[in-house]
Amino acid sequence: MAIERTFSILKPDATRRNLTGAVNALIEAAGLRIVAQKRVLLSRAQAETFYAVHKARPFFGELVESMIAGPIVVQVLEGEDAIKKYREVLGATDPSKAAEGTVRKQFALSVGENSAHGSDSPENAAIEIAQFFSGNEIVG
Ligand code: RTP
Ligand code: MG
Repeated sequence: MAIERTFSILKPDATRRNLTGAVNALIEAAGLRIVAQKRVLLSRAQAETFYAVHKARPFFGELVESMIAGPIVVQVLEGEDAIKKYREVLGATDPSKAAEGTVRKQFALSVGENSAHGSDSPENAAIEIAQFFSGNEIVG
């Protein structure tokens, strides 16, 4: 199993409810290390670029609005099989389908306000990390 890095966002619904520490506790309990972290406010353009893959979907407008509704915390997580492992920590996109103990089961408000994002492939993890962090901001 390879040591990987994945990109994480604690979404506005999570920062609004002061859940950064609670989500970080689940991340660390899963054996993932937070090797970079900062709190930022996305511009509309940044949110549209980040979720460009969903541009044609009916929920795109709502998704962009929800991502710019307040501050987010962007993170780089490192560990064995980090990409798949973090998506397991997050649980299903729809919180009503998420397993017990997952971030989305515990904290998500809805499919749209589902508290956190995790990269879905090594290629996307590299692209997403580069959108928010320079190399010297990541300390493994
Ligand atoms: P994410 O990219 O945020 O980690 O979520 P994901 O891979 O589990 O799900 P994805 O299919 O990539 O969808 C991206 C985000 O769009 C919102 N969404 N809303 N209203 C809807 O039907 C709907 N479907 C997706 C969610 O916030 C999802 O996380
Ligand atoms: Mg996704």
